[in-house]
Amino acid sequence: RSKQGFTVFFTGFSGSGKSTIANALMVKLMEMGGRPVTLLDGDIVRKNLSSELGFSKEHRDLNIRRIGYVASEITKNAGIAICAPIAPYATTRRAVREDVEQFGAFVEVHVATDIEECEKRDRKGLYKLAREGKIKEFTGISDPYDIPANPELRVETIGHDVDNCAHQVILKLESLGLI
Ligand code: GGZ
Repeated sequence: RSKQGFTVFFTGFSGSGKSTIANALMVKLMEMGGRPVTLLDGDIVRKNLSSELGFSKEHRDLNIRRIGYVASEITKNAGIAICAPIAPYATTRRAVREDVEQFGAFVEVHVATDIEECEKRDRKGLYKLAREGKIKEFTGISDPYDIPANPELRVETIGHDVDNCAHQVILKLESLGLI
């Protein structure tokens, strides 16, 4: 039982399942009632907050810092923020953690679907375009991704359905005393 705000910060490759799990988590948390839940999904943020940004390190960092700022404000006001960007750089994730932890808990969830699996699924056809060089600086193909060393939770998606993955996050939040 706690009224503290918190942020659940998903990180992982494009097509790893971040958005799908984040959405399922949002539904579960909303059903529990209590605190407002705000989803800051990668593509929604890029459309509404970061439409002028591309995918250079500088622009990705700016994008993530903006997400972190909004998440920290939500956390400060005792809400629940769910973020789901790629967030490829460990130093930037660390900075966001520090922003949020001034006000509440930061729960980093690595959606650990490996690049081979993401490319095999290729739900949006982006990996094919990245291989063809039609998308530059594509995370995992032609741009780096720092694997989180110490996330609060690592979720494997192979062999687990979305509901199970979201439930793993719920259990973690319970064990941390946040819900
Ligand atoms: C990675 C890219 C790129 C490049 C476009 N690299 O599957 P998607 O489409 O919906 O998720 C990806 C999304 C990544 O945006 P983020 O804001 O999450 O990235 S970051 O955290 O690094 O700022 C993908 C699409 O944008 N996309 N070009 N070059 N993903």
